[in-house]
Amino acid sequence: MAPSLTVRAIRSIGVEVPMTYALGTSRAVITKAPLLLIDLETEEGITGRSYLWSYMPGVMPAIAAILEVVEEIARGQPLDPFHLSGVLAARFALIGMQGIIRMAVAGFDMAAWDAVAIAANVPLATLVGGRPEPVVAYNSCGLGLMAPDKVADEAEQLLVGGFGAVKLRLGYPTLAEDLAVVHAVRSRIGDGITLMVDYNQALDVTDALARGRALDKENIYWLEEPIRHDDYAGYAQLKRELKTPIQIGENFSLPFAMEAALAADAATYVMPDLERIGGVTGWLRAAELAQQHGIKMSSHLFPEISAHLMTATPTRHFLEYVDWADRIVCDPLKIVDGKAIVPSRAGNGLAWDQKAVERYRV
Ligand code: SMN
Ligand code: MG
Repeated sequence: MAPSLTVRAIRSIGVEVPMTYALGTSRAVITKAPLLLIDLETEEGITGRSYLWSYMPGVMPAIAAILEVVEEIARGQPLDPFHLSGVLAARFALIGMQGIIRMAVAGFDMAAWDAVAIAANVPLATLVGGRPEPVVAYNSCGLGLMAPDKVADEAEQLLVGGFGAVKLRLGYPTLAEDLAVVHAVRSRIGDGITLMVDYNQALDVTDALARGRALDKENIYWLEEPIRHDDYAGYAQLKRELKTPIQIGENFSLPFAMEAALAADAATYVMPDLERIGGVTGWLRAAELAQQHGIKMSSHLFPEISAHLMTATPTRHFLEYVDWADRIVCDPLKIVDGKAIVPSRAGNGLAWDQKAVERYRV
């Protein structure tokens, strides 16, 4: 049996890590990964680790401050992630389990599951009912809004590692520009490569229908977040009227949002994000929901931890691969033949390269 653990302290450090490929979405261009590294220390000497993707470096101190409140609540408690998830949900209910509060709590939850897996001496995958086996991934680095030739050049580079799928960011001012990029990329990578597109909520329903109808002729594997993330009625209409599968989920706030989206028939596929769905605890519930609805589930960011969880997700689809944490971890996630290799060491496999952390610390 795994030794029981007691929460002692939560430490977090913000880093800004240069990205190999800029992420040029329709909303913002990101060139450095703002990561908040979390260490959860226990009285027994085991440390659980996770990180949060903070989107904007300026909010990292605020998330770190919320983690101090989480520490106050959890300190001295037995490290049972399911129990603590309930305790924290109750304590944060009045202010609201939303936004960066929900992210901080998810960061704690992910680190808690890591510590428990280390104590049990099993990979996180095994602890949650899967096993360390390769997981099919798409390369989601780069492919931001740029000139068609440049996007095509990058798409070609991103196939290194044997990837069979890449994701293009769209939402240029006009449909003609969107199509020019799709055509440039497709002619460069060939018909055998799976191509997803992501609008990052850039369109309204009318424009999404028009662009979606044009994309229906382009062999696009999924159409991601064309409209406001929580317009489930709008998504249901797009799903009914377009042929291309509709993908949403990175903005599901806790499994409740996913339940509402599925009840509204708003998505063909789903792709929860660990820091928004409620950490590992939230993911496990989301995976159950996806199974009940017979809907394929991919991941959003956090490939190191998501890869473990995908092996225990009955309707697993694609792991979203990004290399953004590679420069600050000791052992970056490996890709072989387009699949992520889930590490077989105990825990989620995250450990910080201390020299790199000092270098990129903010
Ligand atoms: C995305 C946008 C912004 C930051 C990270 C990721 C994107 C995705 O929506 O799905 O990869
Ligand atoms: Mg997206």
